[in-house]
Amino acid sequence: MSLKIIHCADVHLDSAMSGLNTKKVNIRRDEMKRTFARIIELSKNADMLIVAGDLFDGKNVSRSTLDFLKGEFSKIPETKVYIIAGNHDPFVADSVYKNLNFGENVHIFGTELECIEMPEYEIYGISFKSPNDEREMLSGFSVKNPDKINIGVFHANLGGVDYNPVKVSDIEKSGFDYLAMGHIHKASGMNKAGATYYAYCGCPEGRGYDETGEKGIYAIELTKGSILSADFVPVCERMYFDEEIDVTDISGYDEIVDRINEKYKGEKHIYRFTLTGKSNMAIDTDILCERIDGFSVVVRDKTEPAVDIEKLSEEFSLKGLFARFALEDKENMSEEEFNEALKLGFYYIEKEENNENR
Ligand SMILES: [Mn+2]
Repeated sequence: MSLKIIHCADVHLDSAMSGLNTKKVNIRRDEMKRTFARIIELSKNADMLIVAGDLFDGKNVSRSTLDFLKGEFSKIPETKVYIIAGNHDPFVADSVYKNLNFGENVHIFGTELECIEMPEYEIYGISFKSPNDEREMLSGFSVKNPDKINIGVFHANLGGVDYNPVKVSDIEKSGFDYLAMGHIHKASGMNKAGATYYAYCGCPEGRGYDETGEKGIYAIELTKGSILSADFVPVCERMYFDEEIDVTDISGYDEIVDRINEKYKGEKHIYRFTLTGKSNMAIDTDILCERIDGFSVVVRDKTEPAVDIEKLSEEFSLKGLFARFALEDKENMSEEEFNEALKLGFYYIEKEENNENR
């Protein structure tokens, strides 16, 4: 026989979301729910849905989110749902997990390692008991019945020193056929230590510029000792992009917008574009933001002035004088402020020179 597993983690429902205004935060929260509903849909034909920690972003969970979850879990009565609490939603005294009844098919693991024995498999899980639970929960562990299919569910920091540190050697000795992990928000691909397959599936929706690209879950089919299939299934509604755009050869807004639109026109993702390279344009990033498509667009100007400032400071000219003053004051500024000051200064000097020449 084979087991079909949907492995998700780090959903972070009701998340605060960084870098978005209130209206967009609310839209994103609804999108996260729709994404979770897609995970439920994918779980309809699976034996189990695993949620490997951080289902919630924090302990303040809205009533509507709890009702939503209850409704979703009731749509898959034939699928077992196994949940552990992670560092963001630890199983503390006033945790929402304490008083929840999500339904017959849903099991929430407590703060001591627990084994659920089913006819076809055995599954082990353990919840965080505090936000930074430093117990090494897998250390020295091995399964009771190695002949059965054994699944582990851990929110853990592989190779780390905090947040339930786990070593590859612990995984190797565990006897699990599959270890479903949560905590790292990037999919790891399928790994193997000894006879144990293990993976982080990452988060199903990005929540910041450090969580870019496609996000999803793993759909796994396994038998005792081998994995028949392990597919990463993208489920995210929107993606974060954090891109650098070199504007060295660019002389106007149209060209910058065109260069960005080449790749992203009409897309409704969440973008942060950082302009790099050398440019003497005094760039108003607000103008660019308005002209670029997207759910949310941020543009940062990190270009450097296209001049040799040291050389210029030796010149007998208004620009040369300005460059000397700027260099004298350089240590009182950040690199960014210095570049900004130079570009603005040159911009106004040029404007003045053009007026004189007219
Ligand atoms: Mn997380």
